[in-house]
Amino acid sequence: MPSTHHTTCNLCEAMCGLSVTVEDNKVTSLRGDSEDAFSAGHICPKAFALRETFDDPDRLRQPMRRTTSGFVAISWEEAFDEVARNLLHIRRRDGKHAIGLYAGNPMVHNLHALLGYAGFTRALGTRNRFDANSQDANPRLLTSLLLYGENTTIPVPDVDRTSYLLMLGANPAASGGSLMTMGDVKHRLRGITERGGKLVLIDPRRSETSEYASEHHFIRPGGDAALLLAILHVLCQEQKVRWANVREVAIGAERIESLVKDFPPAAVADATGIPAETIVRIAREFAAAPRAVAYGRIGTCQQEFGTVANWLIDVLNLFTGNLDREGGSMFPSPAFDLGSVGRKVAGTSYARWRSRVRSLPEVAGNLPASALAEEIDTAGPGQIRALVCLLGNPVMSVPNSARLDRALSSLEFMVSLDYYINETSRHAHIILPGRHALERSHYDLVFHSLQVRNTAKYSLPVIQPHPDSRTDFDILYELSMRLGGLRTGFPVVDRALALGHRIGLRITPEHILDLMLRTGRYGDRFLPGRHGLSLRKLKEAPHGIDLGPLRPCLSERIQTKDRKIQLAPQLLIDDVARVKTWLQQNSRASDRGLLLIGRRQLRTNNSWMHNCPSLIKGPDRSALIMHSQDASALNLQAGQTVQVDSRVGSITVTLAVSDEVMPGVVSLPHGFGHQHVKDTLRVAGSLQGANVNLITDDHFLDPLSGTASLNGVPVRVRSAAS
Ligand SMILES: Nc1nc2c(c(=O)[nH]1)N[C@H]1C(S)=C(S)[C@@H](COP(=O)(O)OP(=O)(O)OC[C@H]3O[C@@H](n4cnc5c(=O)[nH]c(N)nc54)[C@H](O)[C@@H]3O)O[C@H]1N2
Ligand SMILES: Nc1nc2c(c(=O)[nH]1)N[C@H]1C(S)=C(S)[C@@H](COP(=O)(O)OP(=O)(O)OC[C@H]3O[C@@H](n4cnc5c(=O)[nH]c(N)nc54)[C@H](O)[C@@H]3O)O[C@H]1N2
Ligand code: SF4
Ligand SMILES: [Mo]
Repeated sequence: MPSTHHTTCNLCEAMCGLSVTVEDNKVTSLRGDSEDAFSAGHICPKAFALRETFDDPDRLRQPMRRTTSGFVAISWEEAFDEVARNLLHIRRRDGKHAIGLYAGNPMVHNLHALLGYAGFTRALGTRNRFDANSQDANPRLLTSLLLYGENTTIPVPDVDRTSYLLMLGANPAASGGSLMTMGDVKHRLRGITERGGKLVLIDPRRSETSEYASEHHFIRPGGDAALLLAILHVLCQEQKVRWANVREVAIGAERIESLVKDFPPAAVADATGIPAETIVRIAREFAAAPRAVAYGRIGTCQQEFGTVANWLIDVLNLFTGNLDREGGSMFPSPAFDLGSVGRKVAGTSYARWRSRVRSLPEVAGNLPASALAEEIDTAGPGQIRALVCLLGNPVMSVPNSARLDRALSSLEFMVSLDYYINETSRHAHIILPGRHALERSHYDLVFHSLQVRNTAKYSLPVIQPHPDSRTDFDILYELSMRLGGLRTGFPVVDRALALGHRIGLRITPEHILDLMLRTGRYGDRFLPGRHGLSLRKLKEAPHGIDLGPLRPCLSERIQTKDRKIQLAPQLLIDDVARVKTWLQQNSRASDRGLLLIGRRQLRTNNSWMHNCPSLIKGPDRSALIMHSQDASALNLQAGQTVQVDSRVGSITVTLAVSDEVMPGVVSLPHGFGHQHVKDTLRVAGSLQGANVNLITDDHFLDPLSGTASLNGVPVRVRSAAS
């Protein structure tokens, strides 16, 4: 008998509700859940990857050991023993920091991995922790920490009620929306202009999102901080700042007023590529709009001024009275308080330790992944000798990946939690494949905290898991126990864990989730008869529960000592000097070479999912896009093979010519180039394209947050034949 299950797609941040029909424990159909409390039936083509990855014969179902004749399947017990024995040996010999840890992007989409991670990091005790945030959101996390006292206090644009959205460096029409979980993206974006509002897009590429924008402006990669300083200059000069409102909630605003004096629009126009009169107009329109919001994403993070740009976005929202206000930039009120977990796992300060070789600061408990290779291949005390790689493929996703590839092959021991043998896990001695998303329960700890409308949803597994399978939580729990015990930092949970372990009762993610929901802001607080949230309540609502539109809540969320926004941290003020230097260096058009930017596409997802036949079909998506002016200046033609060189390496790709990119800018997607693993990723391995991170630069960073500047990389392009 077929049965229908309701769950949430966990492949991107959009949290689309799914209705999945299952017969004989096999998915027979998968579609959008029109009754979902948040996404109302919308899905994208990637949703089908859930089914395809589940059925994929290349996906691992058992632990694997690397031998001289390839990978062989082993039992879970053997695998756990071998991992623990090796890690304990290296830790005893070289100390706890000799074990490195990389936590990849799918961690934040996986309830089980995330809840297991909190305890596992404590059990390992290493400071050599790295994560995907240093290629992604650290400028945003650091800004939130400095301004509001907590990394996870992240404002999102209230897209449903705004009348003016200034969007910098984001492409939600392809990405599904990021640090802005919005579901049904296109409908919501279209809504802005349909109700008479404006969407202004700032991007060096006329992206898929430009279709929904009222206007699009090219910007020279890295130019956002300068642009924002000029917009603020206009607001200050034309007395459009809501000072009374600003002073009530923030300290340090006057320092910004004096800082922006040096950035009149005319001084940034040439370098950013945006005319002064356009900057003045945007500033005036933003200030005059009944409800306006500035929002920036990857384009404002993976760049050399990431933290300054993210800070100035918040300043702009606050100065115009739009921070923590309906239709502006708002803080979600999630049912599970991620901040309380974040405080334990990530801490509440910054640069508590630095990397050994380059002295780069930790952010939210993690060092920049750009430093991972050098921490492995540079000999000396504190060198990483073993690596635990959790749900990540850093060989494909970290800059200067050839160096990392070599470094991984030199490790004494490596274990990957992954269900594919890919560019990274092929170096592992042991691979531990957790249960697939369809075989595990789901609650979006992270993305319910970044929603443009508050909801909560829990889903049971869709497919009955094989009895000999383990969730990523089970795996991390088991390893934590063998490495010295599980401690989450929450006394109640730790006591329960210890007691449970003694009497043979295992604490599950569901226990933790229930506890956090019941003690959270909508929780029943364990009081009988109270109508609050609990896991049971969520189980009774398989389409999720709507908790209403965003509401002002900054006073509740802010964690600074004086409960005021610290608007002008010295660190950020000082970093503006670099923006001035950048303006000087970029003000003359003749001095500029080509700058490389990335390109996300609807049918690809980071380094994986290229093994799904339905996603890779159609035209090649791996080409380098160049503006026609640059192509003719370089005497290059569309379709020819070109060599792209940077400071760190060279790749060969196909050229596409299109005026969708700004002159002087070229664009390549990441996650391509699977030729090395064509035997274990048989569909992906047949694709053309090269790994762009062979030419991105591990020394090109936003120095404050250590975030890789994967956009704006200087490159040269020439015919591959020459
Ligand atoms: N040039 C360039 N590089 C980039 C970017 C860019 O824009 N340009 N973007 C960066 C960004 S924003 C990010 S977040 C990183 C992402 O880069 P990574 O952190 O490396 O993450 P993914 O590429 O998504 O790799 C995910 C891995 O997890 C495995 N996996 C997926 N789901 C599960 C699961 O549920 N359980 C287990 N056990 N394994 C799972 C997959 O098989 C895959 O190997 O890439 C960054 N790299
Ligand atoms: N289909 C799909 N969806 C995804 C992913 C995926 O790989 N595929 N990845 C997921 C992940 S890990 C993330 S982090 C999110 C990212 O979500 P988004 O940030 O919405 O997605 P991107 O396409 O990376 O958008 C970044 C935009 O910034 C532009 N840009 C580059 N440099 C600059 C600059 O200096 N200034 C400005 N203003 N713009 C610039 C790029 O041209 C690009 O259009 O997407 C998630 N969703
Ligand atoms: S938009 Fe994201 S969450 Fe929705 S179906 Fe596509 S991949 Fe899944
Ligand atoms: Mo990301």
